[in-house]
Amino acid sequence: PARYDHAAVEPRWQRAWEEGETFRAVRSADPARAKRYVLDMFPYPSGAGLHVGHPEGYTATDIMSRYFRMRGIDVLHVMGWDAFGLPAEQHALETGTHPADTTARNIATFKRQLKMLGFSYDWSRELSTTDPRYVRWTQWIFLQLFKNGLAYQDEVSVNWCPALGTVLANEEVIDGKSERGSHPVYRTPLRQWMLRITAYADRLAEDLRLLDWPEGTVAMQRSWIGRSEGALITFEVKGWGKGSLSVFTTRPDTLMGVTYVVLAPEHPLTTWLTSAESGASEQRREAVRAYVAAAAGKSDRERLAAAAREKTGVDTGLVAVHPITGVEVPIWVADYVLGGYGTGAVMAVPGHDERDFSFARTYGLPIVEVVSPDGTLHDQLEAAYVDPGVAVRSGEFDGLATEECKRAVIARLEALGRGKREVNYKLRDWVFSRQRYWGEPIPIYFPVELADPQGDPRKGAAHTIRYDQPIAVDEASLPIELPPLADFRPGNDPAGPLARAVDWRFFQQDGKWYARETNTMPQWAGSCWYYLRFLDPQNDAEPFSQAAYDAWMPVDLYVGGAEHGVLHLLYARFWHKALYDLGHVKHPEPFAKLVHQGMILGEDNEKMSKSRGNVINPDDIVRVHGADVLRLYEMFMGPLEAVKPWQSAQIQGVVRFRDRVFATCTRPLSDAMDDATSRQLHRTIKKVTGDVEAMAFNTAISAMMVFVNHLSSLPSPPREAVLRLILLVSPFAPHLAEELWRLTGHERSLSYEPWPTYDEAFCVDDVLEIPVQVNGKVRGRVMLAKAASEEEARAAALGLESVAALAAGKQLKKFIYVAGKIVNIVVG
Ligand code: ANZ
Repeated sequence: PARYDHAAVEPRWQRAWEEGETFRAVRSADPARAKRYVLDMFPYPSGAGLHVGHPEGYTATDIMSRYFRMRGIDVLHVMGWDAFGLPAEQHALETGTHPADTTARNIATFKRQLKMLGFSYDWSRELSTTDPRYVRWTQWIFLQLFKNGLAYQDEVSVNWCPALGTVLANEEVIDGKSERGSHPVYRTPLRQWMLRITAYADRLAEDLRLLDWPEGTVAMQRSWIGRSEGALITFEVKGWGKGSLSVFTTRPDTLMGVTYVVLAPEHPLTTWLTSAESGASEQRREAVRAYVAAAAGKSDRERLAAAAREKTGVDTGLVAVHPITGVEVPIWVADYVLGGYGTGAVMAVPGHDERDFSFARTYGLPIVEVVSPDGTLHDQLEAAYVDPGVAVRSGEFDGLATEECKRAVIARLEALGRGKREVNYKLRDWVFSRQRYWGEPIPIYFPVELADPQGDPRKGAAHTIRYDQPIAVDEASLPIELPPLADFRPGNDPAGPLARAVDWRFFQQDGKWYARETNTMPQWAGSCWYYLRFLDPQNDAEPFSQAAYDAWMPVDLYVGGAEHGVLHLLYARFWHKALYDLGHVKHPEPFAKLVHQGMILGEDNEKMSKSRGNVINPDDIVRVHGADVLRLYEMFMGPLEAVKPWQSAQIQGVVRFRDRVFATCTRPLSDAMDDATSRQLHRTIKKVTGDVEAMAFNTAISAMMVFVNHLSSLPSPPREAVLRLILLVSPFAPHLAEELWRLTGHERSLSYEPWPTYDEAFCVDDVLEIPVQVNGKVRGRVMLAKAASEEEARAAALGLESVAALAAGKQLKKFIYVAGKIVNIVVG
């Protein structure tokens, strides 16, 4: 028998698919026909090329796509490039080439590698986020957000990363360092474009219910959004011009236990205190100023970590008036209160909040018990009692249980006009500007005021850019393309490198000068809506047509890494909801079902990395063993979602399986099928079908291995069994299967052959022993499947020698089969 030559076979089939446009996604006009939109998280084409983690998820979605096609379902399966952003630019900086050239080269490498793996993408829909035809619509969506109040500018305290020369989102900062590259990050105020994701906080949390997503990811998003119910309470401040400050609390029931109020170092009242206007002593102002300066050097995380060890703070000398009792309590500044959460001020209840308790202990502030587990009073608290209980020492609220007490306190505050119910979110608005070159320009410009009206700002004439008067670029003139820039490195100008492209930045219109926004969008922008562009990638009149939307949306299956749990997956949901409200999309959520593939570790059980020298290159595996082996191996390693180490030794088992399938299916075949084989065949079809539906690919492959072992033990395997095996194997090892399909006499690709079906009767495990009566007397017993039909029972019963002897030469007058119980035959 011929040996299987993957190096010849695989490229040949890849060419055949390409030339035959085998995987072009076509939506049938028949509304009864089902569709599946099967999407991978598209890669950013790094200089390192594909790593073995990529084909894991991509093989899984490819198996599903191929399976769905064989089930007669229309499939949209697509691939593209997330090619803007820091990684591409950093790589360009390291290698000294322009990001556009680097990106084009990297895309070419990725594409070659993906094609080499035989994925059934509709390549005619390929897109890159950097393509001006794509950028145009990314900018267009930004303008829709801007025109609807969802994009705005703000002077915000941002995470400034000098090494990267840009501002980073909170999500991109880990332990005070940049997520990419681990460079130090500092907080500083800067003009930024913001996206109002907080306007969607409630729906982003609420609609998680609609999704078939991994529990962990849903929980992560929920806690990232961080919804808290509580109250906003107002305290009068004595001697402050603004009069009062408000606090957010989740425990209004503890109001009667407030013994002081704490301000964040960033609170406006704190800032006022450091000014001469406050009238505070120079000494006190200096103390507050020093404390604020120290806090500014720390990230929120560091502040909370430090505060967990030891609380620090400064007494401001000001007092706040309790909204119900009128008692005066001191106001402190402390960095355990964060400027960016709630109102940046808290009412301190040391009896029932751990942070307040340790702060009160440190500074000798009073601790009062106002909630008791059972209503009895305790003289001294050894620790904060944080659980619910019964209100004590709370005057009119005494005796109320915690939940009831919250409502009563809020009602009282409302009556006094000093408080109300409030829902708060941890989620912050999204800092959307980047001071980098390699991103989508933000399509906004501003009026320029010149000191000398004849001056030319491109030549350095003194001018002021009116950032307070942003103007949307006319939609018809999109895209705003990046200017060619020889030096695209970040600098210390927070306006970013585009500010250096003065001929691009400044322009005249009706005799007036204007300046373009020089900030660019973050990498996340392009990936916020690429799944929509795949629907209609050649459309130059709109981002996608409604017909294309109706044909394919929503995404039925989305597969990608769990590391995108809160970044990309939250941002994309937000854009989708904004587009939903503006009438551009019809589903409240874009991704119905989400699956995360588990990380593939090195042989040493460590994360694969260049520095550890444990990286497996897919090119090497394909060269030696072929694409089908890589696909099969990655699916055979273990459950898709599991984290699992690469084990070169196990690849041999998969190679043997592939070669055995080839050898078995190319032997002389028989036209008859024995019972045992047919039983095994049906069971294998059932098992593989169920496993593919459940995306349990490793067990599906095991089942096929067992079946092939059986077939290979037969002198000439039944043709019927072999043909069905080829179809079963095809989503996993498509090149091998196509080759065998052709060798077994088929002309067309098997991509749209009906998926094999099975007969449940062959799959039932319990076989019953049934007595057979002839003319009222038991003459024998037959083994019958529980679900056996009357036909099968008759054939089995009449096949018994004892029965055949009695019936010989007589007329069969009656045949009765009581299913699972008895066969009754009357002859005469
Ligand atoms: C009084 C109180 C009494 C509180 C009590 C808790 C227990 P979550 O669930 O995270 O929303 N808080 C409010 N704003 C803060 C800020 N900017 N920085 C630090 N802490 C802040 O927590 C809300 C609670 O965290 C609020 O309820 C407030 O403390 C504190 F027995 O108010 B509580």
